[in-house]
Amino acid sequence: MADTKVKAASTKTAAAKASAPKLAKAAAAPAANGKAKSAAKRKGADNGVVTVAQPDSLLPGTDRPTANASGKPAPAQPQLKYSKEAYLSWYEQMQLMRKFEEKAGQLYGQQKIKGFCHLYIGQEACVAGQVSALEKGDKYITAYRDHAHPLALGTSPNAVMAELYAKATGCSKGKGGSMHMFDKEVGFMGGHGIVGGQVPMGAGIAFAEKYNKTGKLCICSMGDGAVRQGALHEAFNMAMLWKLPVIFVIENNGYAMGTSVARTSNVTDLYKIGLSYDMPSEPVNGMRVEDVHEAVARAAERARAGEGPTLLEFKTYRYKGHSMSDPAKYRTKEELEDYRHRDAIEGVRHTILTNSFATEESLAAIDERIKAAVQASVDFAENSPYPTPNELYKDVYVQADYPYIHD
Ligand SMILES: Cc1ncc(C[n+]2csc(CCOP(=O)(O)OP(=O)(O)O)c2C)c(N)n1
Ligand SMILES: [Mg+2]
Repeated sequence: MADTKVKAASTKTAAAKASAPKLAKAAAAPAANGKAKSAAKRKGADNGVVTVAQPDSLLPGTDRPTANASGKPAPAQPQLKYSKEAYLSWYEQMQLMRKFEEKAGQLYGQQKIKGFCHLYIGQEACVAGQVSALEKGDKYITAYRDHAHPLALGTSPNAVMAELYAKATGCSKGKGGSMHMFDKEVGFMGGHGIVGGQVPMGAGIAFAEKYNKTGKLCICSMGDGAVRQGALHEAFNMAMLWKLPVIFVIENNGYAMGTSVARTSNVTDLYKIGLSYDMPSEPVNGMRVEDVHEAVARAAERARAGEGPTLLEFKTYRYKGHSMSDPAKYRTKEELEDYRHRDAIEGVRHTILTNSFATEESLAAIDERIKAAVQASVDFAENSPYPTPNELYKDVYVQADYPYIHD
């Protein structure tokens, strides 16, 4: 699918532009806490494998200050590791993902969007923290819950919305739909519907980066449901054997469709799967964008130094059902509420306000700007044409000079 990007869809969002540079660490914040925590995590690890004594301490949101009884925010954390710009960028990124998807959910209800539609609402910190830790030119591949990735990477909301509408101006020319977003220009290699199918592909992309000596890496995300696929184990073995520059990410939101991890896996701390390959592996609080950013930055450093893959298990949660047709009766309201109280966007908002990085009014102005961009994407999609029938035979995979096989 070379050059799938269409001109009308190439305008980058302000949020994406703002996130592109690496996030500056606050100079006067040596992060004593962070260091102590990671030292404790690594205790007993002599082959790069992280063993964690108390995985419960990594449950989402356990260390986020919350509002006190009077409803006022708790005092700010004494030391912050990241800058004002970093927090504002994360806020804008995650709000764009959420507002965009809330709109997509409404449009699906109105049958403007058809087919499948899996929303990422609740998991935003996982993508925002990844993208802020990586470099331009790095690659991303994921499963079918894939609207947030291109938005964070800089694909225009217009192109993502038009793809949901199956319009020719979509980022996959209207031929992919919700599950098959694709935007090579920003390094987004899809959007894949076969559970676990992207795992060997992610290793393959990393192989290409290594072979071509680009210095870039591939981040390969999957759901908890993908972990029990056989192909994952073959890919893990080869990635370790060849020290491929790949970061495998399990976004463990607790469920594969309606089936909880505990019903299908005897090991529920899924990062431990990496240990049997001696792959550096660790759990991460996926509801805290700072934790995601830090873990990915560490893994990226290792990958770029030629030390090979890492497995990160982001402990996260999806607020909506598996897809738009799932009433989510397999979980309790209390469970959902519990996670909503640890909401990643609220957490970042809290940090911004308690540290006077912005006022309520300026955050409201950001929200308004995002709302307008989302509405503009709907107008764009509504007014775009459907693909013409001759598009059926274009972009079908063929490569005469396959580069890795030589006589
Ligand atoms: C090989 C394969 N088997 C079954 C399915 C049907 N299916 C679609 S989504 C899904 C659940 C996957 O859950 P998970 O990996 O946890 O991702 P999440 O939806 O939670 O993001 C299943 C079983 C599929 N798409 N591919
Ligand atoms: Mg899942």
